[in-house]
Formats: sequence, structure tokens, C-alpha cells
Amino acid sequence: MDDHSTHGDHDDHDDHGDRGHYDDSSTETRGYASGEHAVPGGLAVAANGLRLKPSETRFDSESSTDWTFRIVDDDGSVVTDFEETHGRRSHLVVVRRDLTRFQHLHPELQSEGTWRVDGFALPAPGVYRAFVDVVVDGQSTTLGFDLFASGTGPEPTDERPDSSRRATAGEYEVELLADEVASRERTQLTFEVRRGDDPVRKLEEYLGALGHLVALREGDLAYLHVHPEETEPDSGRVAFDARFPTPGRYRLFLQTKPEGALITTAFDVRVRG
Ligand SMILES: [Cu+2]
Repeated sequence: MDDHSTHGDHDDHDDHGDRGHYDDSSTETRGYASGEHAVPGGLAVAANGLRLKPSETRFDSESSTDWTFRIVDDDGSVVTDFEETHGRRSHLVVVRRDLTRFQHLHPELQSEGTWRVDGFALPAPGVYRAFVDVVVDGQSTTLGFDLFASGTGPEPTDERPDSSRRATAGEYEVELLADEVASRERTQLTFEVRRGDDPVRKLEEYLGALGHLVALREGDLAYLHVHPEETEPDSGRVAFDARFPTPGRYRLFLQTKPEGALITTAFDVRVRG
């Protein structure tokens, strides 16, 4: 395999700390060669020769902090060379284990290989899963780590994913236009963003796509790779190609930018066998 990567330190030119979005997309990876997404990501702290090492895993939900982590290789050496996907060299998704409190952040890579998240906060007590998405040597990897927040505030909810196909965010309503979803089959997930009765005519791109989607399985928070598909920006629709590995319930977090306003909406789907 050609090693077309360059080794060395780069200043990260990302803007800092923007919140919002996500999915994984068109990056060529070995795992996708057959069109299969064989193993869900995010279930392990180490995969594909990479290991996630957070500086801290205990937080106070009533304050924010500057959090850092590193990614090391099999020898324990700090990895500094990351390729961009969706215009970023890493994507950090943090969700409480009851599938609430979704965040999507873009850590900043320091020259020595430390990823930094300024003003990091876990907004309510509980156990969270942090997912770090990176591409190293052409291979896409999602690593996961549990984080803990103490304090007083809303406890995990007893709401479970069931089947909610509509969500609202401010003046926008988003609907998941999908019939029954079957496991192990390629499934197109199309969302329509409306304001009032009409589809929004102006969906803006966010990180190189009209929308970003994170899909998490209830029970273990397996993190599914979902790929954007082309849609017309003036159709008010965004579509993704997904494959759910097992039957069960999943929560989808969609981020879109109708008329330039970044919104996050959550949906629940039941996947049949
Ligand atoms: Cu991202």
C-alpha cells in the first residue's frame, strides 16, 4: 500500500470549539472495501493499532474544563499524523449513556500530538461515552471511552428509543422519511427539513455535506458509520446510506443547517430482523 501520508507536525487550522454536526463519509477505508461495515465502532478504547488515552475521565457537571487526550500506537508512541475527513482531522462525539446530551466537537491538535478541547463540559451527572473519529494511514477508526460526571442535575431518563420519526428544533421540523428498517440491509435514510408546511429551500453545507448523522445502538452505544448521499440543496432533504448490523433500537442524531442555522435533532428507529 502506498504511504501517501506525511509525517510531521502541523498547526491545526481548524476554528476552535465549534459545536455541532456529524457522521463519517466518503473516506476510503479498508473496512469498506466490500461495502460492508463489519464491526461497529466506538465499542473499544483501542482498534486498528490505535489507542485512546484521555487526560481525565472524571468531571464536575457544574463546571467546564480544558480537556485533552492523545492517541497512541501499539508501541505507545503518540500519533501526530491524521488525515482530514469532513474537513477535520478528528471528530469528537459525546453522548450520555441514556442516549441524551449529544455533543459534537472538533478538538484542536497541538504540535506534539495532544488533542485539546477548550471549555469541555458534561452538562448533567451521569456516565457518558466519548467517541473519537480519526483517519490514520487511510484507515477510518472510531475509538470510545467512558467519562463520568458528578453533580446535581437531571438523572438519566427513562425514555427509551422507540420510534419517533419527527423532531423539532426552534422553528424547524424534521421528519425521517423511511418505512420499515431492516437489519443488515443497505438502508437509505432520508430526512426532510420543513418550516411551517414547506420544505426549507436553503439547506447549507456543514463540514462538506448537507447533513451529518450519528447512529447509536441502544444498549451498548455501538457507533455506526453512515454515509451521506447526494441530494438537491433546495429540496430540503438530506439522505444517508446506513446499514444497521442487528435488530433493535437505535437513536439517530442529525445535524443540518437550514437557512444557515445549525440544528440538532434526534430520532429513534426500531430495526427489525
Ligand atoms: Cu465533526
